[in-house]
Amino acid sequence: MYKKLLLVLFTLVLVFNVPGITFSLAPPGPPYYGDLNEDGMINTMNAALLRRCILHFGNNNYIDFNAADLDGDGVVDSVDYTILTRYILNIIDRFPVEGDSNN
Ligand SMILES: [Ca+2]
Ligand SMILES: [Ca+2]
Repeated sequence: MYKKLLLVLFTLVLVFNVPGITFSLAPPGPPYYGDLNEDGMINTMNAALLRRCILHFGNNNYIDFNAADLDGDGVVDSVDYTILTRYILNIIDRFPVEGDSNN
């Protein structure tokens, strides 16, 4: 009985996207810098999300802002976007927020 109730509740949360209750398949620990949508990859999709975030365009509630602050200054801005695009283009191999940057 209890398991069925949990299964129904879990299904309702997934189907109706209940605010305040989130599930993540991302591993616990510090944010995966640059992976704004937490899908385990850093690519142009993340750059597009960051650009939308900076321009305050659309719904950005699902973006992990800790992962977007790539220089660690506490602000998500165009500098972070530049850093992310440089990473995607393989100009740098790590983010300044991670320390010992090569940029
Ligand atoms: Ca991603
Ligand atoms: Ca920043």
